[in-house]
Order: sequence, then C-alpha cells, then structure tokens
Amino acid sequence: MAESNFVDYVKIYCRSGKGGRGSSHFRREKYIPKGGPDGGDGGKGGSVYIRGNRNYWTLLHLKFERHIFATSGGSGSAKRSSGKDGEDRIIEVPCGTVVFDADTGAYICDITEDKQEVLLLKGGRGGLGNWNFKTSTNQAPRYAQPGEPALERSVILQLKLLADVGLVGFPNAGKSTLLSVVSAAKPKIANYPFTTLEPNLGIVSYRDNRSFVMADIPGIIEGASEGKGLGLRFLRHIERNSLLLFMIPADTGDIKAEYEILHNELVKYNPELLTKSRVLAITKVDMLDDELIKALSEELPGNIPSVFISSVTGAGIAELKDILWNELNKETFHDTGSIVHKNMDLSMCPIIDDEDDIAFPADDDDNDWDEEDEEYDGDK
Ligand SMILES: Nc1nc2c(ncn2[C@@H]2O[C@H](COP(=O)(O)OP(=O)(O)OP(=O)(O)O)[C@@H](O)[C@H]2O)c(=O)[nH]1
Ligand SMILES: [Mg+2]
Repeated sequence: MAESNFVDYVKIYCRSGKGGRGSSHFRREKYIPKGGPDGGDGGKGGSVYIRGNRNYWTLLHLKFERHIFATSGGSGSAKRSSGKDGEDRIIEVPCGTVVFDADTGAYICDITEDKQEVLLLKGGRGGLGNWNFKTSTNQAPRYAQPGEPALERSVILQLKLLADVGLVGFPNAGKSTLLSVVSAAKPKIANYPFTTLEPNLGIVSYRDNRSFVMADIPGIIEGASEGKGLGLRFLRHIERNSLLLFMIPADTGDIKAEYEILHNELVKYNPELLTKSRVLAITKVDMLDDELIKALSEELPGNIPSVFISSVTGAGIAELKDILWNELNKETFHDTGSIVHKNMDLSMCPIIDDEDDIAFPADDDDNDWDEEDEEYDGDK
C-alpha cells in the first residue's frame, strides 16, 4: 500500500517560531549626549495553523512534508525599531480531517468545513526592548526581554471521509459494483475478496438534481475491529456517514447471521455507530428466481428497512435510492459534526508507525540571538 495515492494518515512534527529578542540599545548621536534607551521590541514568532480546504481529497500532499516550521521573529534594533514578525505556517487539509496529539493520542480538533482554521501552536511573543523599561528612577535600563521560546508538537492527521452513505459488507458482496452503477465512480471490480484496498467516493444523483455521497470501503470480515483483514484502518471512514448500507449477497447461507457479524464488528469498533440509520440490501438477486426471493424475504432481520437489488440487471436500484434518500432526510439525520472522536490508541497503529522515523533537525535558527550583538556594545 506504500505507493497508494489514498493517504488518510500522516504524522507531522510542527514547531512555531520563537519571539524575537528585545534590543538593549542607547541612542548615540552627535551633540545628543545621553540619548537614552531606544532598543526596539522583538517581532513575534510565526504560528502554526491547520485549515480545511475542500480542494483536497486526501492527505497525499503532506505525506512527504513531515516537518512544518513557522519562522522566528526578528530581534528589535536601535531607534525603537521592532523586529520583523515570523511567518505563520498553515497546514491545508481536506475537510473531514481529525487531528490527534502524536505523543498522547489525545484528540485535538476536527476540521469539517472549508476554510475552518484551528491554531495548533502559537508563535512566541517578541521581547520588549529596553526603552520600555525607562522610569524616572532608572533612566538608562540595560535590560531587554528575550523573546518567548518556540513550541513544538507532533500531530497525527487522520482523514475520516465525509460521505452520506457508507457501504458495509463482506468482501465480494458487490459494494464496488453498486457504486459504479449508481455514480460515475470507477472502482476496481473483480470476483475475489479484497479487490478494493482503499475507499472510493461517488456522487449518486437522485431525482430533481439532488444528490448524495456514497463511500465504498474495503470489505469487513469477522474480527475486523481487532485488526483482521484490512481491519480498523478503514472502519473510521464510516464513522461520519449518517447512514450505513449493509450489503449481503443473495447466495449467502444465513443472511441474518452475516448481518449480525457485520453489525457486531461495527459496534465493537465504536458503539456510537449503533445510532446511525441502517439499511440492508440483498445483492446479486439476478442469481435467484422469484420463489427463492420470496423465501429469503421471510428470513431477513426485521428491524431495518431492506431491499433486493441487482447491480447487473438494475433491479431494485431505483427503490434502493428512494429508501436511502428517505432515510437521509429523516429527522434523525445525524449531523457529521456531532460524532465524538475517541482519543487515539497509539498501540493500535503499528503498521503505520513504521513511517515515523522522523529525524529531528537541529534548531538551526538559534543564531538569531547573536545577530544583534553589536547593539549591546552601544551601552557599554
Ligand atoms: N450476478 C451478479 N454479480 C455481481 C453483482 N454485483 C457484483 N457482482 C459480482 O461480484 C463480484 C464482486 O464484486 P465487487 O463489487 O468487486 O465486490 P466488493 O464488495 O466491492 O468486494 P471487495 O472490494 O473485495 O470488498 C464481481 O465479480 C461482480 O461482477 C450482481 O448484482 N449480480
Ligand atoms: Mg470493492
């Protein structure tokens, strides 16, 4: 999966800029003896922000940008000149990105809107120059403040796709085929398990120019919530879907049992998934005759709306869209913003952690502090 373009997890080391040092300087001009302190303030250090950008779909652009450093503020100088402010850095992410602290796994924020901005690290304040400290009793202060130090933090960015309907089913259930039939998406389809290795999104058009987004995620197997199959890695993409469409092929021995397995895996992963609306689709009904369909319909779990579909013949697809649309527009519609993000369990992502061999660079802008040394000569 290393070459995949679908990047939904990155770890980034961020550092804000430190504040510039205040200057300790005295006015020296011809015919102006004892000109008094005139050391300017240091500039403030740049901050690190994270911002939603709807033009991005994945975190691919951040995959090779593992260090994000804002620049430091410049030091103050003579004639009360303030130092230059450091430049901010903005990490642009797709909407649906959740940010966690990489050291503790604690949840930091969730970016769901375009242009939503969250401050990750505040730049250090600049120090005050010595002219600020002039008083009636101390008219020649030699003291100036240093700037505030930089802050640093490693964060994990995790993408949880924003889609209305999530397809949930065992491998080979026909999930990708359905997506390819109802939307313009072209996912890979083949008659073997785990054809789909990364989520696909498609826009399903409905009557009167209305539409909703459907997400096809890799197949789920028993034990997925403990990491089996493609496991946990993709389950998070259905956390935000307001509706889950369970898909079970018509030739399955025991539909109810299979539904229970899928249901249990989801609940084990995150009990909150229980609150979402659910619809059951029995797929590949072209393989059955009417009598068998009738017999099957008596065995279905009674507590959720169900529909028989065939992506090959198109049977039941219109009915499925109607059901999905109705469910999406019910009062119980779950707002994508209302999900509660659990703190991350860092021990659960060993596969991804092997990418984290970040070499921490030396703090190279330390020499900022020496730049203005000549200012100090002024007050000797
Ligand atoms: N007869 C029939 N075959 C279907 C139907 N839908 C899908 N298939 C076949 O079922 C096989 C699996 O379909 P996929 O859409 O790749 O299944 P998937 O659920 O996406 O599978 P994974 O990506 O492996 O999880 C393919 O060979 C499809 O041609 C259907 O409605 N009728
Ligand atoms: Mg598939």
